[in-house]
Amino acid sequence: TALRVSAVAEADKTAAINKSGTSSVPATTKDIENKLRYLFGRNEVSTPNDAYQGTAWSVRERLIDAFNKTHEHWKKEDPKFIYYLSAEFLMGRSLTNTVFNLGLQGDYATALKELGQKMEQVAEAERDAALGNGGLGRLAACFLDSMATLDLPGWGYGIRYKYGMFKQALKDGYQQELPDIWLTSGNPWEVRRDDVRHMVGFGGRVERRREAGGREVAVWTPAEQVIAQAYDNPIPGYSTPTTSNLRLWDALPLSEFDLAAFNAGDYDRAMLARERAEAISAVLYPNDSTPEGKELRLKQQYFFVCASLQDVLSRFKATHGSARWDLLPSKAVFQLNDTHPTIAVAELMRLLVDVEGLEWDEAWGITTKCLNYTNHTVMPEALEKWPVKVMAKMLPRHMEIIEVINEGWTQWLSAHLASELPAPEERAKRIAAMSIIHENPWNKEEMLVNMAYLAVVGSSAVNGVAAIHSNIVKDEIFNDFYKIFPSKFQNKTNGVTPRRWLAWCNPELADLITQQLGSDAWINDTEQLTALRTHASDPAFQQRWAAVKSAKKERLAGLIKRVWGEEVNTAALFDIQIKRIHEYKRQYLNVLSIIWRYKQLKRMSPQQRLQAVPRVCVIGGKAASAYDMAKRIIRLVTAVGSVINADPDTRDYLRLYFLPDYNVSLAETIIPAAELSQHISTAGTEASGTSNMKFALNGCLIIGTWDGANIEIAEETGVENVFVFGVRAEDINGLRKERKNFKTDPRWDEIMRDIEGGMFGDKEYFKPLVDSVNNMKVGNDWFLLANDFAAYLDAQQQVDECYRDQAEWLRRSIMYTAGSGKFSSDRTIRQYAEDIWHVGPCRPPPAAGGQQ
Ligand code: B1H
Repeated sequence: TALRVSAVAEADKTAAINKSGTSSVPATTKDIENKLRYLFGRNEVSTPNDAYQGTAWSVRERLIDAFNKTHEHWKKEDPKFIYYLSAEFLMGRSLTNTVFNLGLQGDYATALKELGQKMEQVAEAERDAALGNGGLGRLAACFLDSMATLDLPGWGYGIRYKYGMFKQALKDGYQQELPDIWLTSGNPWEVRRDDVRHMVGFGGRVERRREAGGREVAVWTPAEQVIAQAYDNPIPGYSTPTTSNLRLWDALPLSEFDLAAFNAGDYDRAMLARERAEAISAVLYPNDSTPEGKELRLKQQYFFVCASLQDVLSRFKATHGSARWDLLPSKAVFQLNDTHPTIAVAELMRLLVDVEGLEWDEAWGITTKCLNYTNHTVMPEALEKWPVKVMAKMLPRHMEIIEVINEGWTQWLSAHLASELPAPEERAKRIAAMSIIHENPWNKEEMLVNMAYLAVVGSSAVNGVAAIHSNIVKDEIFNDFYKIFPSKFQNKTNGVTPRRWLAWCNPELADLITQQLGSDAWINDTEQLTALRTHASDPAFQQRWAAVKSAKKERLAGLIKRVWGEEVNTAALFDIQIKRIHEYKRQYLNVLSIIWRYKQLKRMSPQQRLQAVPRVCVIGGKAASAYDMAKRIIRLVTAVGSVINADPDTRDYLRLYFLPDYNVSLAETIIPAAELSQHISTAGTEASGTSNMKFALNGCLIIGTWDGANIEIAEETGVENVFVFGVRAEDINGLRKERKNFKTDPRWDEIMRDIEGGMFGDKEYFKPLVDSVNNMKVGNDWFLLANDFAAYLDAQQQVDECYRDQAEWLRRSIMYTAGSGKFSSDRTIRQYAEDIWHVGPCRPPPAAGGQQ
């Protein structure tokens, strides 16, 4: 079998020789040069960027071969297909992942060496595909990797945003947003399908017509139409010939421009329709967790859902004709990634009833069998609701359909609840609380469509993304629904792909694990990592483990040097918090503890300081552009950092750096270097978290609250190995009520006075931050920072003590990797496939003479 992870030097010797005993390297080298010559008109590979372009366009051909073979096979076999509908796919870079997943690293590493280039540097010339905000979008990307690796027939469907997640820069310590112009030098990882286009309409009116048979049909005449143009992004599985697909839609105008206007000399107007169409797929909304209630956002959602459903139905018709819609649920299953694609409930009904002529009830049976919904958040402000007015104007037929669905639903409810709630007022109250269409509680004039309720009513299965989260889904946010349909509700704890998040981003650790376990089979069977437990206390193994971590820390130190121009002590504890900036994630609490650490160090004598555990703290993450409080938190990090890092008394013991533009690629550098990572959300607020899993996989200890997947990680790793602190989810409501009477810790009071008093400058700018947690007349410390503050400092104390005992620290570090088996997205996807999708593997035959 092909050697996959082991050091490139090893691969050089073996994989570069093909089965006939001849080396394929000269051909690969030539191919890279040719790609550069004929696609870019450049005669020489002289920069890493040249090498990247030549390599990527060369690899693309191998990828497309695998893609075509897979799809030929799937077409022939006609298996049931999974369609993962998501407004976000946070893919990151593709080169390394493609080369490694296809087992081509030997060829390409050697060829590049011959061209005077290093694979690692070449890979860095690629721009991230940042078509997502954070965890939700990255989860979709990990799921695609696992679906292909498990040979599951399945595609992702989404939007080909011209501009992805904004680039973050710092200006004087404040966040600045810059456009993410990622497509300018072409994209070797996509194939434009000029033959795959669908029309998508908006607005207009709905009329009734009688058909010959007397059946009344609704005819929707949209006021505006755009074209959805397909782009396919092949997704290579690991260690299998399967290469699946992510199909993304680009919005194009019906005609290049309005000729009539052009002829009349009205040039501005001639371009208007084009701009309106292109705006739909122009930019990703940069809000992680709070949906944007803008019309354009609803347009984006409908745009990709409508194109994707038409696409699937047209393929279904091509194989099964248009008389057997009853077979659809045995051929297609759709997963709604949060409520963003929930308009699919109404769109599938519209396509089946209005376009294909099915009876309502039959269409409803098919629709609800085909759809499933994953909830990713319990934060009330994050649950999507669209004003009926907006929906009726943009999607008049869908609004009608939702009204009919809701009528049927509430009538059914009324009958169902008759015995449980015989009193009519009681029953009416419950029905109102479960109605898909309801009043806006803040504005009685306005009616809203509750997209989560539409998704629950329109789906077969509803799942949360970690055990605690799924319990909150059942017991709180959808409790009324759960009581009626208990078996509809499931848990599917998230996972991450061990390829990108260990094997490819940390090849040194991967090699060590492979050597220790005697095989690299753990890469697609992460449960095998448990065998590392028996070596956790072995001093020789610990030393090799520590050496890898040190090398990765050196690399991160190099990055800090490039960004901040400062050297850091690589013997210090590397303490990391990287994630979107949000009040509930409590980066602010982290900063408060850093301030306290600084003040303590300041008070010590130089002699005492020698006993302190030195720390390098790193915080990274983007704030949504309109999220004022999050932006202030970033400024607090940089302001505290500049004071601490410049203080000659303490700078040998404590540093704080904000690393700008946190993205997938930066995560791939930071995570392998981390020794302590922070996952400190208020209990009950972080649905799962997925970076916690990536850190654990790379042997990084966790300081965290009893929240999201932290709980399951602690169970797998051993709770005693995790620095757990803070209040529990079940106590939150009571504590919130009592917060104004809570006696804050004197250390907390001191720090609040310091920030207010201008110890870090920017007094005025930080005032709202202080007030939000400390002035009960203004804010209410909704995320209970004060309540958890003392426990957090204690936990940090325990971290220091543990770090002093390196043997114990390393033992724990190994236990984290050993306990990560459960958190492979392969496990998650297997569970979805078995419990929700009912789809099995369908592997194409191996490529002739090729790998695997
Ligand atoms: C998660 C989102 C999200 N939950 C709305 N919800 C968005 C909601 O643009 N929007 O409108 C964008 C994103 N993202 C995250 O999902 C959770 O916070 C994490 O805890 C979880 O790990 C992740 C994947 O399940």
